Amino acid sequence: MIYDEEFETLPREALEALQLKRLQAVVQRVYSTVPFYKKKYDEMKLRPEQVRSLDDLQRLPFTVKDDLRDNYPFNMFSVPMSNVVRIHASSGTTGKPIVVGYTSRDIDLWSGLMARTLMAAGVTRSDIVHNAYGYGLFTGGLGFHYGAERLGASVIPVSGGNTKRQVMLLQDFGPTVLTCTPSYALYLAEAAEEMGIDIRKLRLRVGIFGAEPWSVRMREEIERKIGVQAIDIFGLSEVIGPGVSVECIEAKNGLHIFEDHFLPEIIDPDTGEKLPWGEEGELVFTTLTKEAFPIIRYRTRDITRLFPEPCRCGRTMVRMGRITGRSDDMLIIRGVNVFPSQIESVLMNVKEVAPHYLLIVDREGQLDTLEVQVEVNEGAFHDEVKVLQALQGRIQKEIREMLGVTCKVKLVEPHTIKRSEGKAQRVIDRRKI
Ligand code: DLL
Repeated sequence: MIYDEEFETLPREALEALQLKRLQAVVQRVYSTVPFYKKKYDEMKLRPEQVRSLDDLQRLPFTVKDDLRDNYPFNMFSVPMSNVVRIHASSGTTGKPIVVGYTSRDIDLWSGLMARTLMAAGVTRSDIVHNAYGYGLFTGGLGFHYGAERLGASVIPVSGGNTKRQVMLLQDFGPTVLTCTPSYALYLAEAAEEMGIDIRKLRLRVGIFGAEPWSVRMREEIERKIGVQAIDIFGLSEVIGPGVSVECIEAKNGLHIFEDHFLPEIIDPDTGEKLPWGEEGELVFTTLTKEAFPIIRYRTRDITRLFPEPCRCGRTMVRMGRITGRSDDMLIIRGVNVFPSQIESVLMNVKEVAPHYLLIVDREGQLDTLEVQVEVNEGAFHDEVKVLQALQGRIQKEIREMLGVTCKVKLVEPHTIKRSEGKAQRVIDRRKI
């Protein structure tokens, strides 16, 4: 089922005409209301009127995270504070957060996009949604909340944390939809198991997971452990929050981008050149309709590709592949580029280990070291030392063969790697470079 049939199935030509009209309006608006853009465009002798085609977007400069930091907290807003009804901010482990704002029309738009998202994942008004994304400055909780209400589903605003109580609510309220980060979904499954509850026997049938990278193997693991169809959702605060793109339940192959509101590009992260559809590179977004916090050519640092092939669900919106990494979380270990998600994929193929792991990067003398800590399963834990040593060696060999990097593997006891209630922190980089 399609929530916004007219827009979600627009033929490309009509979609592009709509995008161009909206692009011209937003460029005009940021130029006249946000000093940051005016200054930049003036310096480059660019006038908003020069955007005559979608290709002309490439003449405009990128916006990067540092630009948002420099304009902390509200200087990127395009409307007076009296028109802003909501503020959110991105998590971020260091320094000041990135702050975004919404007018009431933005909230209305976002709710509609989240209703689209939920329906694409197969959710209807008869569903009960257990929403364990964090409520607060993070966009996940409230984004899903408003979308579920807009759709007419029943939403349980449980937020993150208090995991045992969440398991009790899953049992007692019988929600049919689970929304949280993929790592938290696994944590919930584990907590249920410890409480002697078979989570697969509960009423959950769909899970909508995102906000952090996860692999196809992890999807299989979640589907098997929880007994749900696991759907990937992508979004970022700077663009709107969740509700930028989502997989459809019919194909579960690529995330449809809501292109009538967000214009995607893929660029070469080194040169900034726009790449043709199909090629992998860094995802860049321009918001077409947002009022309080419009953004032009924002470099997300997320690596993926776009594919326009028609989808069997009927949506015409281009699909993006899973995020395979970030152009900035990429680890370079002794000269080898390593994405944590690649190591995850290797680990997921080893049946004796659980999907809980931590990568510790350090430096001994001039040499980078990588230690992969991973939990062994209950079953394998009781094996003889010799067997465990062999397992360690096997994982090490597998990682070396797949990624070309030598690492140390440390098997740890079940349940010893710190669980996260939101985004999992999977890398500790101790190098001071
Ligand atoms: O994580 C918004 C969100 C909430 C998305 C709930 C999905 C569900 P930020 O905190 O600003 O916003 O973080 C955005 O998280 O640039 C990606 O690097 C990463 N990310 C988000 N979704 C996915 C995903 C929210 N499905 C950053 N796969 C983005 C991989 C993801 N990475």
